[in-house]
Amino acid sequence: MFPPRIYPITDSRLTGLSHRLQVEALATAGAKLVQLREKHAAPRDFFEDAGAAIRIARTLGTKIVINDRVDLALALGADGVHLGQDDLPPETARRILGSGAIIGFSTHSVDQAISAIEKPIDYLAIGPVFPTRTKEDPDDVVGLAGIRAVRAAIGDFPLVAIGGIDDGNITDVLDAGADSAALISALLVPPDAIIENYSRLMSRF
Ligand code: TZP
Ligand code: MG
Repeated sequence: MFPPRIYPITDSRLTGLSHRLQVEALATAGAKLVQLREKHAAPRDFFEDAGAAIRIARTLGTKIVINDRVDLALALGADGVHLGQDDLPPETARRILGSGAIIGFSTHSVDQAISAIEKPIDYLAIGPVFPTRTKEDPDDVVGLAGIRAVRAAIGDFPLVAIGGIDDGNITDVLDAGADSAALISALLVPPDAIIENYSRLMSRF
């Protein structure tokens, strides 16, 4: 199903692992869609690491979406891009990447979500649902009530929830109306437990 119930996002600073190694673990465990999120590395370094991640992902049947960077997604032949409110507009990304690309778009309120479903995107994300330490300078938390309100406003548009989601609250997140939960720390920490974490969560849904 799209988007998958569990949507892993990589973080090299948190894990100390290359994006390639994180993708290898997640894809081996069965992840069908992984987003590469890199906020610190030099573009050249990320480009090389992401290229290696995409090559291994292809062999394992996993799709790769690049956070923020339409240029890198195009250059790498990635499966798509995930955009924030301040990144290139989805319309522009669609023109650049074409009709087959996956385009995701972050929103932080009902108003943003309502406007998002008019755009050429494949899913929208709402968050942070709960407090998170993974994102610098996060927007205000929207809570489970925020997921419910967005779901009511967007009909059956594909909805990903993000921010502070873990084993203990993921059922509530999905019950509130999210199709998918995007997770960083709950999947990647500790880094030697990525396969175990993904498998445990996946077995529940
Ligand atoms: N956008 C909203 S919250 C967040 C992003 C990228 C970080 C989610 O990380 P975690 O560790 O799953 O809370
Ligand atoms: Mg962004």
